[in-house]
Amino acid sequence: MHSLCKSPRVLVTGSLGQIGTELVSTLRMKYGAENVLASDIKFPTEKAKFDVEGPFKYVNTNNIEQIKEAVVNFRANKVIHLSSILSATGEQNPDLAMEVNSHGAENCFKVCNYYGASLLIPSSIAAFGPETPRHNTPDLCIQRPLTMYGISKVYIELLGNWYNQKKGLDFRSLRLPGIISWKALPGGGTTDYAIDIYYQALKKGHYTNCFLKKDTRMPMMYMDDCIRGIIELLEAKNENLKQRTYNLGAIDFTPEEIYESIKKVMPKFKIDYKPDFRQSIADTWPTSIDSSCAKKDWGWEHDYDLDKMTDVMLMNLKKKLF
Ligand code: AKB
Repeated sequence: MHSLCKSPRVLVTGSLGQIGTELVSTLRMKYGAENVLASDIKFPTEKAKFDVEGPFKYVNTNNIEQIKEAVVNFRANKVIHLSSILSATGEQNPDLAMEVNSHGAENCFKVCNYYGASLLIPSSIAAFGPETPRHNTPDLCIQRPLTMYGISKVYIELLGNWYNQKKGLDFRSLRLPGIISWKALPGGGTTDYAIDIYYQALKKGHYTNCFLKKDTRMPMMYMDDCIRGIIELLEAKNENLKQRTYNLGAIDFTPEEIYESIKKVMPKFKIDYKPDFRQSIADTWPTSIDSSCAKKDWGWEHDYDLDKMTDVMLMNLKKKLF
């Protein structure tokens, strides 16, 4: 199938989520709208839609027949599987997280292996746990995550290695930090405070009940860097990849530091804290991750630092909200 298709033919699952909405549009600009099939189990809405229109299909990744049908009818040679229940929602609804995250991914592995399509599934800093070295966490180290979401990500990383070694499946993955963006909202993550803080700064001038303590440091990244990183890995030459899963680091900060960054632009901005169950999730994750392997193997560099991100977030959200 690969040899018949000149342009990549990409199926994106969970495409109406925070990353999918922006990834689909960028891929469509690059490969042609007709070559990127967006799929999800919900309708595009005003809050989550694509800037570049193109084909769309209902695909529930828990139903293997629907993935097969999409891959075959679209003649997809690449699948990017984004459907996932994030860390905080996953702890509140573990059965759903197991079903969507693990079973959905298993289905994608089976279909891609059978039809010869490559498969990219993002992993996360959530794939690490309390025994992991917390600072500048290396790619290869003890993981043992404690959340259902993190456990499913480790499972996906290991399945990807197995399919690659035993079946020759072209599997690729990135351990993403918290992704900050203004176009579509995330849902149910432990890093989501770092998006909400910008909305509340503009709407109320006060961020109330920040659900993490002020000194909780986590790895983060602006969306433009994330989209570029995913596409760079997607397009990297297979022979350059020494491993199937890469840490993708960028910046790291605490709630206090993002608050100070916003205060440089909005001096009257205020914050108060009310940590909840998400604190105990954040406490098990790295404070920063080492992405020197991604840099060495395929040239990864991030672009946005905290203040540059604050400037673009506030500028774009102002236009969006008012
Ligand atoms: C979450 O907080 O669950 C996600 C992630 C770090 O993967 N943003």
